This record gives sequence, structure tokens and C-alpha cells, in this order.
Amino acid sequence: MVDLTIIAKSVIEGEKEKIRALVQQAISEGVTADRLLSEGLIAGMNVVGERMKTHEMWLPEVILSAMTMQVGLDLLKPLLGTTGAGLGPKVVLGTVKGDVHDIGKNLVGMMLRGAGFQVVDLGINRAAEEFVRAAEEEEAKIVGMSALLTTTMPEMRNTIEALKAAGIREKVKVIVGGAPVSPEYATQIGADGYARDAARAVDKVRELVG
Ligand code: B12
Repeated sequence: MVDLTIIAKSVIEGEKEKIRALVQQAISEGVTADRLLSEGLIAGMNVVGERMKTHEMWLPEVILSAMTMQVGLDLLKPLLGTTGAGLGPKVVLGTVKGDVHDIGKNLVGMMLRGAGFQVVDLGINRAAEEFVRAAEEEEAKIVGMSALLTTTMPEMRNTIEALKAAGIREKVKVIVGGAPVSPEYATQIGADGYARDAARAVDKVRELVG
């Protein structure tokens, strides 16, 4: 049996090749996506975050860890996409302006797709107007925003204001997330929902679309 702490260690050490084999082995041994994520990939990335804070790890190493994590996530995609129908309500999802963190957003997108939602992923560093345009063009039911930096969180408020200014705020529900975001902040900026992880994001989106 693959020891999930070794998968976490591979993320920390940025071992892109090794992680592929380890995750594949774990999947074939029947380890659930849930455990692979929480005890393996995310556990590893949490350590990276701590080491980044204390300057034990620097940007190039963190980038390598992020790439390694993405390799693992891609392998999990088929497990997360259980229904695969993708004909449910549309969700426009993106990382806000000034912010390039996308691992969490990608995970939220995968889980939403897996739950049958249509996900239009705008990518990273997306300005308020881009969320508004996409919401209009795609006739989205939900707009989801991700921010990982305290300095980019205010962009979420800007986007909500831009949705109001464009006259479509009533047509969409807004859900926000990302490590520094709290339920209180979500309420403060006038979002309709918040979730602290991808699984809860699916529950929240389901609740919001009724
Ligand atoms: C990986 C990483 C990077 C990578 C990103 C690569 C990539 N492709 O994403 C790179 C190296 C590029 C990077 C750069 C920077 N980073 Co960085 N980074 C991280 C790190 C270590 C991990 C983030 C991550 O992927 N976590 C794993 C995922 C699965 O978790 P998550 O993102 O939180 O997502 C989950 C939930 O939050 C939620 N969620 C996320 N999005 C959404 C959206 C919705 C709608 C919902 C409902 C839920 C939801 O669900 C997700 C899944 O469960 C964090 C540390 C941390 N603890 O967060 C620092 C961190 C976020 N970074 C930080 C900093 C300072 C930076 C830089 C400014 C560093 C620098 N000096 O240049 C730059 C900024 C670049 C920019 N303009 O954006 C700080 C932020 C401090 C702050 N308070 O603002 C942190 C906290 C590190 C630290 N401890 O100091 N970083």
C-alpha cells in the first residue's frame, strides 16, 4: 500500500515524476480521491505554505511543488468527475485580478464538473469586467471567485459591484473562496456564499441554485 505521507513528501519536494507513479499506484489500490487529496496532495501543500511563510522554501521551489500537485490533481480528475453529464447549471469560475494561484480553483472546478455542473473556467488574474462579460455571455447561474492573497481579496468586492453596475447581479449567485477568505468577509462584500474547500463548494453551489 502506498503511504500517503510519501505522496505529501513528493509535493513538498517537487518530485513530478515520482508523484505520477505514486498516485497511480494509490488509485489502483483503491485509495479514495478524498483521502488522496486530504492526506496526500493537500497535506503536502500545507507544509509548503508553512515553509514559504518561514522562508524555508522560496518561490522556485514552491512553483515546483505547485506543478507536482497539479500532476497529481490531473490524475484524480476521472475520479472526481463521477457523473460527467455536465449539463447542469453554468458556473463561471476564475481567480481574481492580480492573483495567479489556481490549484484550489482548479480543484473546485473539477469537483463541480464531477457533480454535473457546466464550468466555464476563466483562468487566473481575471478583472471584474471579464467575470461580468462571461456571466452575461454564458448566461451563468453562478459566479465563483478565488483569491489567495489578502491584497487581491478586494477584487471580489469590485467584481460584485461590477455585476451590479451591469444590471445582472440579481441574475447570478456569487460564491467566493480561497485560503484568506472567511464567511464573514463573504457576507461583508455581498456574496451569496462561501465554502472553505472544494467539496463544500459543491454543496454550497447546489444550495444556491436550489
Ligand atoms: C502554491 C502557492 C503559490 C504558487 C501558485 C501556483 C499555482 N499555480 O497556483 C506560486 C509560487 C506561483 C505563488 C506565488 C505567490 N504567492 Co503563494 N502560495 C502558494 C501556497 C503554498 C499554496 C496554495 C495552494 O495551492 N493550496 C492548495 C489548495 C488546494 O488550497 P486553496 O488554494 O486554499 O484552495 C482550497 C480552498 O481555499 C477553496 N477555494 C479556493 N478557491 C475557491 C473558490 C471558490 C469559489 C470556493 C467556493 C472555494 C475555493 O477550495 C480549495 C480546494 O479545497 C500558499 C500557502 C497556503 N497555505 O495557501 C501560498 C500563499 C497563498 N502565497 C503567498 C504569497 C505571499 C505569494 C507571492 C506574493 C510570493 C511572492 N513573494 O511573489 C506570490 C504572488 C503571486 C500572485 N500575484 O498571485 C502567501 C499569501 C499571504 C497573504 N496573506 O496574502 C501564502 C499564504 C504563503 C505564505 N504562507 O506566506 N504561490
